[in-house]
Amino acid sequence: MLADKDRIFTNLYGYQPWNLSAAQARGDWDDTKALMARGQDAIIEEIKASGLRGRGGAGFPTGLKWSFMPKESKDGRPSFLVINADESEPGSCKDREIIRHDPHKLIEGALVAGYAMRARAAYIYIRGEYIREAEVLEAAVAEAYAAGLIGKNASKSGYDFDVFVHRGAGAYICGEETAMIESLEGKKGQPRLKPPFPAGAGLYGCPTTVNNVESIAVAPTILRRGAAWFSSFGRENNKGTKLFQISGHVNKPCVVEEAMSIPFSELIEKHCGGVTGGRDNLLAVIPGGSSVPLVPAAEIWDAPMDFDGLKAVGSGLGTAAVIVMNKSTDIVRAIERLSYFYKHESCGQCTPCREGTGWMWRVMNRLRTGDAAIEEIDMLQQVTKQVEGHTICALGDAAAWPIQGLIKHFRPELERRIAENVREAAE
Ligand code: L3W
Ligand code: SF4
Repeated sequence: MLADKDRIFTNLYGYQPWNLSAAQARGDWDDTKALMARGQDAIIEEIKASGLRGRGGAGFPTGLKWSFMPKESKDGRPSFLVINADESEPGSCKDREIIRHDPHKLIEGALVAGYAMRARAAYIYIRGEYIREAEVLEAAVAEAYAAGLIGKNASKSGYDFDVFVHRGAGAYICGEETAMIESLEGKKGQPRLKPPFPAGAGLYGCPTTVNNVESIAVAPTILRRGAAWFSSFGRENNKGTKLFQISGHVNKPCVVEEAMSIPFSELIEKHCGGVTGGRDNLLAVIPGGSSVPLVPAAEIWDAPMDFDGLKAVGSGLGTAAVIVMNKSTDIVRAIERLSYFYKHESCGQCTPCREGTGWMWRVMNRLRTGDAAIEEIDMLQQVTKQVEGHTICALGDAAAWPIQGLIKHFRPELERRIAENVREAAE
């Protein structure tokens, strides 16, 4: 179990105030000028050496991403940092806790990361439903300006850096980085084709890096305690500490910071009081937010909770939102509900996703209510394959994978429902 002294988020549960003086007492904003004085390239190298991988779902190496930003401005164009706080992935709620209780970690992180990548400003795009969190964040940004920590000559570093908070309006797709950029520009939130990646042409056509809240908030601590300290947790290719969010059928749902690669069993037993009804009552787990496939009980129990460990069992770490389902779960109904979510949230821009998400949901709905024919299981699988990899953004894949996981692991249950004509009222 991670020792308290190794936790980055020391106020995760809000036992202390979030405000500037309390944050400073916890060590935030401690001689930030000295961190910056190490130099932009040195900061990027330290983050690279720490092994930090993006905490928003895709796990792209953070230091490498920062290194894509231009060292010199072309035609006087500024560079920008965009911080993705549009936490909308079902099951994910870690960024909310950071912003609620430790907003200064994020703001200080924005400054050092923004400085390292030579950004003029950071835009923190926060989901519209996080009303109280946005209020806290805006107040914390105001405190940081008033104290001279950001703004002109930020933290007396000689570097000018602004932080803007932008509230979203309730669309899941605005969490996709290029849709977020479109939305910030005042347009409809629809993903752009990549490449070009945002580092080449992002916000207002300028070089931009989009990072998740957690990726940015851990940066100052990594710089203070060193890359070697951070990379002493987890295993090769899966380094550091990580916020896990455990929901569903556990005795004590929680958000907890743990070492990467902690076995699933330890996470659940030590922090969540175990599966409700005991280990034998576990049915399946969606280990990384709803966009990754479910894993049956037997395969997840000993799996290391990291990028490679969950890939090895056919799933992914995603945002580390661990959704636990015990045997009281109607698994068909659960996945049908997710398929409705993706149908609802599809931006409609590309045909396989726009049509496919609706198609998949309608078949899932028939499977749930007992109105499907047996051939439709294979047809549904084929539809998921037509959607997967054929769309502009990852939402198409995210809609396909949970259904593929259901068919792979619970086909007998689907067949039983059809054979026994299990009927349920359609919603
Ligand atoms: C420059 C290259 N940059 C990649 C950058 C790219 C992006 C990052 C990852 O997210 C995941 C999905 C779900 N030159 C680059 C490059 N980049 N190659 O690296 O890129 P990519 O395309 O692998 O992923 P993505 O489309 O940004 C998709 C997960 O996100 N997911 C989770 C959503 C989470 C929330 C939430 O609540 N926090 O909404 C949804 O699908 O696991 O793997 O920055 O520019 N050659
Ligand atoms: Fe929009 Fe779906 Fe295409 Fe993504 S995959 S761009 S959400 S239609």
